[in-house]
Amino acid sequence: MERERLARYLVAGPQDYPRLTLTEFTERIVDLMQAGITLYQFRDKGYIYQNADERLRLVQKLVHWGQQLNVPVIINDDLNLALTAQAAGVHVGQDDLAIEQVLRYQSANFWVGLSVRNLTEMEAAQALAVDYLGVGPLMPTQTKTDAAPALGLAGLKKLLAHNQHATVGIGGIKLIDLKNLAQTGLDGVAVVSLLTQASEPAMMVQAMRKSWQPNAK
Ligand code: TZP
Ligand code: MG
Repeated sequence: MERERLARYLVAGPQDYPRLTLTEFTERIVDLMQAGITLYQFRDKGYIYQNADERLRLVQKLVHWGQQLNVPVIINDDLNLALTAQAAGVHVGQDDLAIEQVLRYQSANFWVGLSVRNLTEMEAAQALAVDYLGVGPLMPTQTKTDAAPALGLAGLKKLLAHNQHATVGIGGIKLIDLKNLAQTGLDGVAVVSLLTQASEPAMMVQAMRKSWQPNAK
């Protein structure tokens, strides 16, 4: 995967839009794809589907729109769902499926992302042929209930000094943080609430694009 893909990474599932139907949820994600996110992760936590088929059909729709709009769709945790829906890849955490297992399915058309939360995990990840690492949480977050302690900017820089992979920062990221984060060596930012709770989501995507200037002085 090209590192530029990670620039504006939306992570979201139906639970992030508790007042919307699945149809309305899909429309929101498609709007954000049109607005200029570069990658989308379907992260599904706790939503009650009528049956497994409803969930698969939802993901197939999102994958379809992602193909139309050039926004690859990555599935959080669920390798089978990612393969069945012909998604662009899968993202796993340290406590999910064993990464070595997941990497067996990796290809140029099926990317594998892994979360790292600390220096030990960052160092171990250097031996793995993952496509990218999600590093965080960078800041305290309300979105993930079982999140590890926040790294802060200094902690992030320490971890990146030990890294060769493409990386995306995640956790509590606000628009105002992007200017500094763009100077750390991260390839992009992954956000939930910044986009799912924005009053003008499409404008927020544009603001993210303008704020992300990697080599600016
Ligand atoms: N992994 C680490 S922090 C986090 C995830 C999924 C949640 C990020 O959400 P937000 O709203 O951008 O803080
Ligand atoms: Mg996970």
